This record gives sequence, C-alpha cells and structure tokens, in this order.
Amino acid sequence: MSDSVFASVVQAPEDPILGVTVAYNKDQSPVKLNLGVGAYRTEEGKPLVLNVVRKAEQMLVNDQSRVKEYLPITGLADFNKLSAKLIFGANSPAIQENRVTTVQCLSGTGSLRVGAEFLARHYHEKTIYIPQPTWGNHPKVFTLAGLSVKSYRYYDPSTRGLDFSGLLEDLGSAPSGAIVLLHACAHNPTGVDPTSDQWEQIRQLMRSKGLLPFFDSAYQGFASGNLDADAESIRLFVADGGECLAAQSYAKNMGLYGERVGALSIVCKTADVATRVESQLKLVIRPMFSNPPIHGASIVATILKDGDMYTEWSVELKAMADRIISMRQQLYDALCARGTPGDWSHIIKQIGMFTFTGLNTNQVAFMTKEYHIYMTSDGRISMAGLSSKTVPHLADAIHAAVTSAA
Ligand code: KET
Repeated sequence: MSDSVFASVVQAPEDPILGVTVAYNKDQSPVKLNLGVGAYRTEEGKPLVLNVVRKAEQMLVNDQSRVKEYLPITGLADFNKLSAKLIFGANSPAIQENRVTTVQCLSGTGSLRVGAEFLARHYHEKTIYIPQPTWGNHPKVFTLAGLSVKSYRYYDPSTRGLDFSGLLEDLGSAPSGAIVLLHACAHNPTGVDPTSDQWEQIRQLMRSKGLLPFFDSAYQGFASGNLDADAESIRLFVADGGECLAAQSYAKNMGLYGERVGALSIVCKTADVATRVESQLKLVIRPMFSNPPIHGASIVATILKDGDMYTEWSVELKAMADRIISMRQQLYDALCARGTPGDWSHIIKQIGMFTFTGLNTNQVAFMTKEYHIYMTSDGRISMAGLSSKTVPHLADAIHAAVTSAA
C-alpha cells in the first residue's frame, strides 16, 4: 500500500476550551469535575433543558402543519424580529425606523463569523480590536474572516479589575474607523464588566473617533439575571443613533447549546442602508451554510412571542443566574474557612458564568492531576458547572494548589 496522500498532516492540538471536555471524558475517576466549558449544570451536576424549552418543543411536535422546508437564507423571520427586540428593547427607535437588519446564524460563533466576513468585504477599515484577554475563539474567527486582529487593554491582573485607563488609551490611539469587539455583559473569561458610567465614557470615546462597535452578546440574562439590564451597554450605543453590530447567542440563556441558535444584527443609519446591508449578508451566508436550521429558531420564536412563556423563561433564567451567584458565595466561604492564602473576594465580585481565579497554568495542571478537576489553563472556572456537593472538593484543590504547587 502506498502512503496516504495526507501522510504529512500533523496532529493538531485540542481546542483550549472544548478540549478540556475531551480530557475530562477520558478520566475514569468518580470525583472528576468539569469546570471547563461554559455550560450550565444543575445542583445534581446534570445538563439542564429548561421546562419552557420542553414545552415549546412539545408544541412544535404536536403542530402537524409544520414542515421541514428550507428556511430563507436569512432564517426564520419571526425569530429575527423577536431577537432584535430582545437585544435592543421592545421600544427601540432603531427597530421602529427599520434601521436594523437581523439574520439568523449558527449560534454566537456563526453570527460573529458572518458579521466579520461582511465587514471584511464591505467596511473600509479591516482592523478589529479585541479585549486582552478575551474568549479564545475571537482571534481565530476574525482572522479567518479576513480581518486583522489587534488587542486593547482590558484586565489588570494586579487589581483583578478593569484596566479602564489602559482601555481608554488603547481605543483612543486606534485608527479612526477601526472595529472594536465589546462583550455586552459578563465578560469572558474575566467576569469583569465596565460600570454604566464607564460604558458611557467608552461610548463617547468610540463615537468621537468613529470606532465601530461589534457587540458579542453570549450571556444576556446570565450576568444580572435580568434580560433588559444585561443589554444596557448595547442599548446605550443604539440610543445615540449610531451604527453597530451585535452577535446574539441562545446557547447559554436558553440552554440551546447544541441547537446552534443565534442572530447577527446590524444597526444602520437609515432603512435604505439596512436593506442593502441585508442583501449583502445573504451573499455571505449562502455559500457558507446556505440557510440556517429550523428547529432551534422555532423553539426561540415560540417562547419569545408568547407572553406567558417569555415570563416563564425569564424566571428559569433568573434561577440559573442565582444558582451561579450562590456558588460564588459558597466557594468564597469555603476558601475563607480553609484559610487559603490570598484575597479571594474577586470570586464574589466577578459577573456571569466564570471566575477568573488567578491560578496559573502549573496550579491548574496540579488540580487536574491530583484532584481530577478540569478547567481552562488560564485559570478560568465555570461556576455553572459547580454544585454545593462539589464546592468542598474544589476548595480543597485550590487550597492545595496555592499552598503547594505555586
Ligand atoms: N462569545 C463568547 C464571549 C463566548 O464565551 C462564547 C462561548 C461564544 C461567543 C459562542 O457561543 P455559541 O455556542 O457559538 O453561541 N463560550 C463558551 C463555549 C465555547 O468556547 O464554545 C466558553 O467559553 O466556554
């Protein structure tokens, strides 16, 4: 047999986030714990399908008039309208003035990619500034879409808070027109968000320099437990009449991870521009995946258009957010009780699904080897993967890592 034509293909490393689950799955230990990927687990450590999602799915299954035809290139029209309303607000003037185009995409990642490819083709400035640090997939998505990626200062490890002056300085010296990626809320991985005042200053600076905001909203409702409050940053930018992009994901807030449901919205200055922008988005989508899947978007549309189901969703979402907040408190208390050296108050201060612990790569490796705890090597832990039962194990591991593996 002759050699494979692919014989020279080298083994690629696992993904820094999803690869953590691969390693976790191989571990035989009964105490193993996966705090890698940002996926919600119940107190029993099980994945959660929201009741309201089950209900919507049942309704869809029972509806014999439903068919499996292709959706339009831009996706389910109802889903797009309702998604725009969810992120920009029910009374958004931009929506009323038809200045927003929304297209259904493959969850948050696909929405970012479509938005970035549109910008690479049609926007004059090809540089996108991403926060340092940011979600590990951002630079790859934007580079492959044809943008050039630079970073702006965001997080200060010494204060475990926002490097606000560094952020303003870096955005202030960005070339006019540059694209800026902003996490709408619950910044991943740091859990550090600007305050309302700081958002307003960021807005003023960006508008004065003509920087184009591209919001990544993967955690709406997960930061505060309130869907409207978590969209405030975006709404601030839309309220000034300026333009922006927003990528929305329903993976976390509706627990639809594997359904791959999301939307890209582009807010334009006029309805006429929005129509032309949409026509070009179709040219990006058609050769990429032709048109998006119907099931997940139908679930979302069913829930968003029914007042009772919407309320039920927001209650279930709040319960998830609250459980994460209580995990923060429990982990913090457990470390205090053990007298673990260091200030751990950032665990209760940080926002959203993750705690950016400050543990280094060696300490993380130690915790995985000795305690079978899996997390990303940057020291990020998914609080949503923790339960009252597993907090002591994690606290023991952190304590041991800090006192012996430094
Ligand atoms: N943006 C951010 C900031 C983000 O954290 C994720 C997912 C996404 C977009 C994309 O999610 P999607 O499933 O495409 O809607 N983050 C988690 C999962 C992952 O890495 O894919 C995570 O950071 O664990």
